[in-house]
This record gives sequence, C-alpha cells and structure tokens, in this order.
Amino acid sequence: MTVPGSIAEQVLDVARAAVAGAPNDQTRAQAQAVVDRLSGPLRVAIAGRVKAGKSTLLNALVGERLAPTDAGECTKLVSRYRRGAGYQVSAIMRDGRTEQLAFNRTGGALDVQLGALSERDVVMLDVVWPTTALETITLIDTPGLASINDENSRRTREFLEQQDERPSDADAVIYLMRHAHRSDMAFLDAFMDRSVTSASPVNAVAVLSRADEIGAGRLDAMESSSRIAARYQHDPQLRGLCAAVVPLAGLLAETGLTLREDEVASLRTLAGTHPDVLERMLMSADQFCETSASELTVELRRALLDRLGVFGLRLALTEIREGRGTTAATLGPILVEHSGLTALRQLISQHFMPRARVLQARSGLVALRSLARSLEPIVPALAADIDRRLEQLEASTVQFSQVRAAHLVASGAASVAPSERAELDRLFSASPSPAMLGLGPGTSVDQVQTAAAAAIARWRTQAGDPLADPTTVEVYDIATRVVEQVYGATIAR
Ligand SMILES: Nc1nc2c(ncn2[C@@H]2O[C@H](COP(=O)(O)OP(=O)(O)OP(=O)(O)O)[C@@H](O)[C@H]2O)c(=O)[nH]1
Ligand SMILES: [Mg+2]
Repeated sequence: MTVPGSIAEQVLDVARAAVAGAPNDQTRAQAQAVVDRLSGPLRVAIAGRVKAGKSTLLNALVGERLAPTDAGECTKLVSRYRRGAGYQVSAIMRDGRTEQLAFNRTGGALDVQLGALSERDVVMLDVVWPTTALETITLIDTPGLASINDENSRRTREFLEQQDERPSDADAVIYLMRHAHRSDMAFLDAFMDRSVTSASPVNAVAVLSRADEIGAGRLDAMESSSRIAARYQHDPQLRGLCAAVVPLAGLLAETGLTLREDEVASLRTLAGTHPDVLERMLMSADQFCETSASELTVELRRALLDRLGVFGLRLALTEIREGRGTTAATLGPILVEHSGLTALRQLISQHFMPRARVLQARSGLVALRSLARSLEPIVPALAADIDRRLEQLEASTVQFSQVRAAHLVASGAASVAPSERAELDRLFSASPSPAMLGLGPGTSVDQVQTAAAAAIARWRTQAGDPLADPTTVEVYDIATRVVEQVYGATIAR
C-alpha cells in the first residue's frame, strides 16, 4: 500500500526490524502494532465538547446510522469504526485482552452490550463493519470533552493526547466546536504533535458544527456560519492550531444520506399545511409539536424534528413545495449539498489523505522511539540501532518539512505571493518528482536539471529577501530543499 522509498516505507522497515529483534512478546506486539498501523488506513478521530455532533458526523461520513446519537445518549467509550469482512464488535481491555461483544441495531444505531464487563476496564470499542466508506479511513468516535475531572473527558484525553512515553492513537483529528470557546483552544492545543517536527497543526481541522442552528434555523444559516468559520480561520490563535475551519450541519448530512421514503411522505403531508400555519409551527420545537397544528401525528412530527432540526425542516419543506425534492432519492442529496459535508470531505481527501502516509510515518516514528527506550535495558544494541535509524530518517527526509510548509502556506502564516501558491502547493503535496516542476513523464534528464536549477535559484532568492519574515523564509527554504531533491534524484540515476 505504501509508496516504495517513501518515509512511511522507511519507518515501516525500522518497525519490521524491531519485530524481528524483539526480545519478548510484549515488545514484539508493540513493534507489530507500528507495522500494522503503517500498513493500514489513516486513523482519524472525531473530538469536541459534549453534544458537539461528533457521533452524527461519524454516521454522515460512514453513510449509515451506526453510532448512537440520541439527545439523551452520550458516547461513553472511545469507539473505533474500521472496515472488515464481517460485522463484529469487541472491547479492547486495559490488560490488553480483546472480548467479543453482542450487539443489535435499534433504530439503526448500534446497541452494544458490555455484559459482565465494566466500562472502567474497557479502553476502546472496536467496531468492524463491511463498508467501502471505511476503506481508506478508520474513524474514531470519542466521548465529549466536558471538564478536567469528568470520566468521559478523561477517556478522550487519554486516547488523543500526545504523552511523553506514548504516541497519540490518532493520525489526525477532526475537532468539532460550536463556538471558539477558550476550552476548545486548550483541548486542541493538547492534541498537537510537537514531537517530530516543531509544532504543526497539520493533523487537525476544525469544524464549526451544528451550523444550521446558527440564526434560529433561518434559511441563510449556512451562509452565516460560513462567515463565522472564515472569521475563526483568520483568528491567529486558532490558525496556529488547525489547518482550516469549515462549517457543517452534520445532522442534515446524516439524514440526507439515510432518508427514508416514509419520512418524505410525512414531509409531503406537512408541506400541504397552510403557509401561515407552517410558518408559526417552525418558530420553535414546541409549536411544531403542538397537537392541533397539523394532521400529521405528533409522534411523526417529533421524529422529523429529531432527524432534520428546524433548519432542515424548513429546507426540506421549501424543496418539496417547489418540486425540486419530492422523494428520498431527490431530497436526500439536496440536504447533503446544504450540509457542508462535501467541503469537509474535500478537506479530508485533499488535506489529510495526501499527507496520510507522512502523518502515519510521524506517529510510527514516535512509537518506535518510545519502544527503543523500553528496549534499552534489555537489548541495548537493537535500541541504539533503532534510534540511529530514526535519527537518520528525521535528518534526511524532507517530507516532514513539506507537511509543515504546506500548513504555513495554507493557513496564511507565511506571506507568499498569490501567484506562487499553486506552485508551492504542488511542491509540498507529494514526494519530490519532476511532475512538481510541471514536467511530464517523458522529460529528459537535462531538461529536468535545467528546470530544477532555475527553480532552486528562484526559491533561494526569495528565501534571501531581507524583508521577508522568518516564517516565509522557512517556506522558501523548504521549497528550495524539495527542488534540490528533484535535482539530486537526476544525479543518483
Ligand atoms: N440541528 C442539529 N442538530 C445536531 C447536529 N448534529 C448533531 N445534532 C444533534 O445534537 C445531539 C447530539 O448529537 P451527537 O452526534 O450525539 O453529539 P456528540 O458530540 O456525539 O455527543 P456526546 O457523545 O454526548 O458528546 C443529537 O440530538 C443530534 O441530533 C446538527 O448538525 N444540527
Ligand atoms: Mg457521541
């Protein structure tokens, strides 16, 4: 799955050597975990404060209502959803054991029975599900962050935070927030990986969640929330913590992707209500469920409200009235389109995925470094060898720097000319190759060298600009190093 010669591949080699030389089962299992991690999909955790909409977003990304999201239900255990051949749920226990669990699906969501197990002994639920949505990404739902002493928050922090002696269990984080709260900043800050390169928010994106609720469900809610997200994105403190901020109405996405024909039938009945009455109904949840307001039963109305929220109801009813979405097949995609899910997916595929291997390599490297420390008293030669290889990797690879530079450009922290952005994006988004210089596969070595030499000279000049700030100089320096690698590869051949 990995690109030969890539940084992930090289870290994988060190991990395999650690498996081969491991003196006991425990260290072998630790090294094997790094091997598994580097050869598996990217692990993306969804985190945020209590009721930010994390489980709902997970369902939207999977396209199924798997994670329970009822208002009264809170996620208590870290739950990992990954692709597998069959359906299976197990508990990963503190003592390292794995226990298979019974489950059923009530109202669509998974209802997992812990049986005789105590929540306190469970580190994580492991859900294996046969869906293509989880092919390239493993999603991790986490309990809501509340306060320092709260048990659920502790589980999430334990899972995500980078500890000195242990790497984070996630390769990337989608952080949901309803407002840029001070504690959101503190939580995000704690997830930052500062261990390999200097601090880089490249492994976090923020989502302004439940965006439809901004402005009391008015139809321009998503435009308002886009403006707020854009403002957050320019906040210097937040910009230093995550790569981007996008607005999202996760509920709309989840419902759009799982909309049933009977629900649309109920909506059609509602759409027939007199506009004045309907307008009054949509003023509040209480008025919407007021018994005499519509011929549709209160129970069905409540169900629609849970599935769509006031904004979603307003949108769906407008679309039905205007004949654009009158069936589940036509209305569902409209809801998804308005949810902001496409922009988030794009961010995942353009921001996370290309860097997935580098991010994973970075996690792997941290894990191996901590493994080397525990191997030191038992097999000092192996520990020293692992350390030496990791040091070499870190010093020689440009890829960690590329990821950082990509962030500095994307976040606006470096002030590069708009005309240079596309070229810099190309330089920072893949392993060094002639394609970065806009050269096709048939280009001769001479031509590559000429183009590379010209580019090196240009980026060096930029880096030497006495008026440029240090961050911008760093970006141009990295650009120079990347092109130097392209040039170097022509000589090595
Ligand atoms: N209007 C609206 N409601 C939402 C949205 N996302 C989630 N909700 C509702 O908010 C409530 C909580 O959603 P969850 O997805 O369970 O939130 P969570 O962050 O997983 O909550 P915890 O696990 O308890 O921390 C549910 O009633 C959802 O239906 C959204 O985008 N818009
Ligand atoms: Mg939840």
